[in-house]
Amino acid sequence: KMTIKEKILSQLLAAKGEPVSGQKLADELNISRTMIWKYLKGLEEEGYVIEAVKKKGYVLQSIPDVVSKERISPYLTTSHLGQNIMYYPICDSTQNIAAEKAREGAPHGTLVITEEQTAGRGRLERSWDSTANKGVWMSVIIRPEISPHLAPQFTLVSAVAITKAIEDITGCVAEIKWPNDLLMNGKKVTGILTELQAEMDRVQSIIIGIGVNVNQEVEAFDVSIQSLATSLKIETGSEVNRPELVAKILYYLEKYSNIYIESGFEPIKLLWESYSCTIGKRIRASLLKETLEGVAIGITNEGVLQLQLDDGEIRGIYSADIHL
Ligand code: BT5
Repeated sequence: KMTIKEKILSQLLAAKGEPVSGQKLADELNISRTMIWKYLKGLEEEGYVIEAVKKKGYVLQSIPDVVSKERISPYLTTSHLGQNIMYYPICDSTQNIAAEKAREGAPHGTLVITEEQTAGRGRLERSWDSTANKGVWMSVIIRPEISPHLAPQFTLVSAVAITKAIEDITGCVAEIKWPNDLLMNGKKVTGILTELQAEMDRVQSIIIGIGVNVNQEVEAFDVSIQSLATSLKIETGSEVNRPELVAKILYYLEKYSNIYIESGFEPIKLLWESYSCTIGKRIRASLLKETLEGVAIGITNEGVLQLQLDDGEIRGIYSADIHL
């Protein structure tokens, strides 16, 4: 359901720089012209530049570069994911907010999204560099009716979904590095953090945290990661429309989550393998207590990485940092 503000905005956007009559808007939305004017003022306060052309109407001159609900909604094609959007110009971590909202009962598909994180995090309490207005820093709350042991695969489902979205929007194909990284030219462009709220035998919610470096230049990254990280802009040479990318990610995330829940991991695994840069390679895996070396021969239907050690033994790895 679109709000009045969103309806006005979508009309202005659809007019593509031509004036939209205030009277026509008022008639269609069944509100007074004074109300239309108030909504337009509200949009201007959010950074939209709207020009009033005498006797003709309103022209949208420019759009703020933000990932607000108003900017994302027009691109949405999902039935659940992103239908409830909670937007924060700044926050500590969208994972923390989403966890709190999930506990308070936020519906399936709720999207928590921000411009800037002051305490963005990766796995094992590592920090996630989240420059203002340049990335996609978001968390999606999903509530599938599945057993908790099936939750970790959502990291892999998400990796496929984000890769597809990036490919649609930029034409460039990222590689998936097990378990939670997307790389372009060997550098990290995306990280995924999947967290779980569950009872022994039932998932309450899965919170999928997604960080995509979008419009940063190299200098925007902390010096410590400048040689490891990259952005879509650095790789493709052009700015990416963040709201459109967010909507595409949600579209594929909904699509592949549904496939996973209905048909199991097999179909996702095939896609995942086609994008993987890990399988078939000699790798080093740093686990919490040991480091193993060998050839990554595949992933199981549980998303577990199969590592063949030099003595032939095959070890299943549930979580690790992989060095190629
Ligand atoms: C991850 O952890 O890759 C998961 C990152 C998830 C971030 C999203 S943003 C929205 C949501 N809210 C949050 O607070 N988090 C999620 P991990 O595999 O542990 O990788 C972390 C490592 O990646 C760091 O130790 C750095 O070396 C590197 N790194 C940090 N920031 C980066 C960035 N912006 N781009 C590329 N690499 C980065």
